[in-house]
Amino acid sequence: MSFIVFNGELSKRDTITVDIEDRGYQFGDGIYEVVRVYNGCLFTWKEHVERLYASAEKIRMTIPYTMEEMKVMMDKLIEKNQLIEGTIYLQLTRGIAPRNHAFPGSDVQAVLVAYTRLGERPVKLMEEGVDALIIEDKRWLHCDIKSLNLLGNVLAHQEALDAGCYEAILHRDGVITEGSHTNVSIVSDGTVYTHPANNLILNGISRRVMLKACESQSIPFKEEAFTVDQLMRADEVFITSTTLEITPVRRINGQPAGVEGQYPVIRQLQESFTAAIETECGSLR
Ligand code: DCS
Repeated sequence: MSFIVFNGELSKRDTITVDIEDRGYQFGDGIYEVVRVYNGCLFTWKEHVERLYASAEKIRMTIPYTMEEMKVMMDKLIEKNQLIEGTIYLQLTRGIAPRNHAFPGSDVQAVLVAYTRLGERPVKLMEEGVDALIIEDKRWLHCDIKSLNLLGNVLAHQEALDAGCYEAILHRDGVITEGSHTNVSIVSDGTVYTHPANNLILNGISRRVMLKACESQSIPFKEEAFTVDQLMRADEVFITSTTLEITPVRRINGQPAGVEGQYPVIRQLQESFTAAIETECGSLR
């Protein structure tokens, strides 16, 4: 894993340093993606790269590469690091310039960094589920942007960890938005509910794979917000993300979420998720 992509070039990780005047470092002024690699293949790459360019546009940043160039770089990185199963983290910052809130001039280019990380599917978590804590969503109103500014998410996640939980489930005025680093869905009377993809959540790629699975399995679904009360009364609760795929929530605030260990709809969705991976990236054995 010793190679990284730095400004369009493959470089040895230990030869690269971050400039103290990089706007990502000083302002969190940048965007990122985490993409899952199965069998050396970038799963749902198109969706991730399109979301990256959409995030760039929303923060008025120009990415100095085409989507095709980006794919070539990431494939080279995977090959060079011989990554079979894991993730690619990639980020772009608005560039290096003397500290000033104003955007730098057009001569300053965005800085691209990408690296790989080994990681297997979290089979045990996906099987047994995780515990969650409900916390007030105190983040800004552009959660649709995959911004490097993650302080609100970091604080919420740590609060959940300190309470012995795995994830924070966030609410605004009693309405569930998403997790600190996942999307949240419930199953109630056979219907899957998940927050609509607006400015209050990140439109997760795994969330979209899950919704497609609902469609193909004829499981009714509604992109409709649900309340804390509905969450606590749901038959099944689950979170989705690039690294966690579809993972059941076992307990919320110490109370069982649905019936512990009984996840019939979740199991169906997990099977479809695996099938989607295999269609795109080949057999997972
Ligand atoms: N919501 C938030 C706030 C997230 O940070 C993420 C992903 C998601 C939802 C789920 O989106 P994906 O399905 O597209 O992954 N968080 C990434 C992260 O920071 N690490 O791993 C995934």
